[in-house]
Amino acid sequence: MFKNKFTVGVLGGLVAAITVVSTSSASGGEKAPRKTEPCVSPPSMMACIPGGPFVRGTNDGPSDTWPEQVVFLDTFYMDIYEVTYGEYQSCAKQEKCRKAGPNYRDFNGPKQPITGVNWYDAVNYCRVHGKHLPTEAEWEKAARGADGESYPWGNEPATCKRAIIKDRAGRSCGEQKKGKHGEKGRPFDVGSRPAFRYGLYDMSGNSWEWVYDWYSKSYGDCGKDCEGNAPKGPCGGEEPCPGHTRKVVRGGSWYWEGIMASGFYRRSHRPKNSPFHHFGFRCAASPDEARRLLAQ
Ligand SMILES: [Ca+2]
Repeated sequence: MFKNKFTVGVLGGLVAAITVVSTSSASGGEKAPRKTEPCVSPPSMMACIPGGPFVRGTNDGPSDTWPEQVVFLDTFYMDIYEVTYGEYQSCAKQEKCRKAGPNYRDFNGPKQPITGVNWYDAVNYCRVHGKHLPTEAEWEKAARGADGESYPWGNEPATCKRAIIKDRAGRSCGEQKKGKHGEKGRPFDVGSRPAFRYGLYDMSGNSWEWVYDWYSKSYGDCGKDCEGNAPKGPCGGEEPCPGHTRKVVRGGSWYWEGIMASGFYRRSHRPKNSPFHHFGFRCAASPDEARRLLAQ
């Protein structure tokens, strides 16, 4: 299922070299490849993801990840951790965020990821904090790097040493949820596994993470909205978007097998989170947003 690191690296490099030329004719975004801003010291608890071309999608994954393409992003910044329950509730207490959260008591530790928020809650939380909900391309670049590796650590499969997932011991690496239905497992405190690419924690597993884009059945089906410079998916993510009713969540979770915790796997759900799922999120910042945060 997975390509070896060497093949992906070489292919990624070749495709990247070609892409600078091909993006100049892409009509999705700007006409010429953008100059990327250098990484500067990031806002608190964020990491810099350097801009440039990267390999998005894979021809070896589920059909909604097809085709593998090179797209381009400017430099941006990504939260090191998933937004926590404590952080979200603090926002709700200040009445800047809607009250929302998990349905289970064992999910409400201050350092556990916030779960049970809908897409609008996630967008609003990031906005309130001077950031934005990452686009699907931003999220994927942060997880896979420039050469399209499958996971934040490379191409080795996910294990419970690297990510909070379901393994042979059970959901959440065999940790039972308190109360009824312990076998359903629960999210761990954020950062319970090592940081990997760009110093980010839990990009693979723990809680699913909402991203900005509308879901389409493949990148090919999405077409120009998913190509070129800084793609934001169908309708640029704006609502309404005829023919599109579902947003994307990324990164797998404590509940599911490791393959869903890869950097390319896509899942979709209605933005109102109906029916209710325990999805979380993290935020990203553009260079302008980062400058404003640093000036505060
Ligand atoms: Ca996660």
